[in-house]
Amino acid sequence: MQDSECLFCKIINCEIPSEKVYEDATTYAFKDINPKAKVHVLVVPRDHYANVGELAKGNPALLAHMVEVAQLIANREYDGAYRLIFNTGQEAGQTVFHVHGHVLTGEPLDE
Ligand code: DGP
Repeated sequence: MQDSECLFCKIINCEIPSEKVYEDATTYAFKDINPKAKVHVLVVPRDHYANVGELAKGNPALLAHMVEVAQLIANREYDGAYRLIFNTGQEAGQTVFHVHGHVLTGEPLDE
C-alpha cells in the first residue's frame, strides 16, 4: 500500500535521501528537514495512510507500534522523555499527507 506520488513513500523507498534514525519491517524514522527541537524525528509507517485517524481505523496495532518506536528513540536520545505530535488536516498544519509522528526530544521542551 504505497502512493507513487507521495513524498514520504519516496523517502521510505530511498528515491529521496533522508537521515535514517531507525527502521524495521513496518516503520521508518528519519530526521526532520526543519527541526523544531534538538532531536526532531519523523516516524512513519511503510504503508501509506493519509493521517493518524485513517491509520487508527485501518491498523491500530501499527499505530501502537509507532508509539513504541517513538519511545525507543527517546530512550536512546533523552532518558525516555519526548513529545509526540500528529498534525492532522491542513488547517492543523499537516503538509505531508502520509501519517507521521513528530518525535521531539533531546532537550527540555517548552510547555
Ligand atoms: P507536517 O507539517 O506535520 O505535515 O510535517 C511535515 C514535516 O516533514 C515538516 O516538519 C518538514 C518535514 N519534511 C518535509 N519535506 C521533507 C523532506 O524532504 N525530508 C525530510 N527529512 N523532512 C521533510
